[in-house]
Amino acid sequence: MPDSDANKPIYVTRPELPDLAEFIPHLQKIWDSRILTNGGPFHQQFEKELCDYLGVKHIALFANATIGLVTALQALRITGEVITTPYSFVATAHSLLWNGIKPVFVDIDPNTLNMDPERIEAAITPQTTAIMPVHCYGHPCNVERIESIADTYGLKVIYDAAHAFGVKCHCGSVLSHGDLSVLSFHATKVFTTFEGGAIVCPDEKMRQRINYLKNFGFADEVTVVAPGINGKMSEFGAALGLLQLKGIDAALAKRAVIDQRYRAGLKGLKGIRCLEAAGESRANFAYFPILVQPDCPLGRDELYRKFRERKVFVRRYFYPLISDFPMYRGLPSATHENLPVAHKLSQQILCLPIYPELGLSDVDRVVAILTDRGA
Ligand code: T4K
Repeated sequence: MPDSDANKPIYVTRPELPDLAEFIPHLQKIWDSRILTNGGPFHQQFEKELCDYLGVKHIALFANATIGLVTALQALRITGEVITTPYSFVATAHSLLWNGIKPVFVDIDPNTLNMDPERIEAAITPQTTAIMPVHCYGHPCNVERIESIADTYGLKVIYDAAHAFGVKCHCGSVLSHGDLSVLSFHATKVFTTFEGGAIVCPDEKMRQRINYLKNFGFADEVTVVAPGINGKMSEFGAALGLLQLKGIDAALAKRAVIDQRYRAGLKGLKGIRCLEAAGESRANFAYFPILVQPDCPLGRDELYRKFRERKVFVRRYFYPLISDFPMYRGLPSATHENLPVAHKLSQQILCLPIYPELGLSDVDRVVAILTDRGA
């Protein structure tokens, strides 16, 4: 028997997809041409249309953001130590370890939950070569302050922009900042190509180098210029991406309505803090994070369990901190004393469901679980 509306599971996210009927002609073309990958026609067209949509000049598509991050570090020849945030998905720091780079964690800003730029300078050593901040939940980092520190100390900046599709700050796309920005098009992201990702680069020369690196280092049939990897997006992902571009504005608008509904429902609720925007002129509402404060009658994990009992599958993005995982916790920068804000907030965070198809009655059901705390 199907679940009644009041009892159906609600997940933290669901991918937005076009009608299958729209995808079939694209599949037919792939079947007819037998071009499945290696920079085929859908790949080329998607790269171009994506640049136009995002308002950036140069993009290299990837199989996923993690390979994109690993490749971005290779492209800029980053070595030694990189300053980063402990408050992210583990792929951020893993991309450093895969390059033999030592992550140096700095604490986060309590308002944005992004890396606190005022902590960066104290973490710089002679081995530091770059900064890897994350636009967490799609909220822009303090890009000017980070750029000024990077310029002063001669450091590169690679933004993990996995959450920041379509986000704009005062000066246009947030993806135009830093040396490189890496997007994710995973199924759980606001814009999906099944799996997928992209590097936004400043010029064609860098894009060329990245394209070599994502194709085993091949510059032509007989020339290998670097120990590259296979990071290519397939024609299937690119074809879906092209269709997704048609629906993305409508999808973001639906997310905005859900965001407003949550804020109205949770306004003034004791013990629940909603995260505010961080200076974006265009937000993407990728997540709806709340912080469960000490004066909330139920603790964060009690609420998490209560939600699950009611089939609402909220998530604790990002708990545990990256710096608490076994491969990081021995680092000198991983101590709780060095990361008090990140440590505290990772124990308060809950991400509520948000995705375009989520009905407002479902949003109200989620809010009711929070307001009816004794139940
Ligand atoms: N940097 C940052 C800051 C990131 O957040 C991420 C990824 C990356 C880098 C790396 O990007 P990629 O290499 O993945 O492109 C998810 C995602 O797997 C991960 O991509 C994402 N961040 C992270 C924040 O969340 P899980 O383990 O929470 O996903 P999962 O499978 O539990 O899915 C959550 C919910 O989404 C499910 O309960 C239902 C729904 N869902 C999920 C999938 C996979 C669907 O409806 N359909 C689906 O196909 O990690």
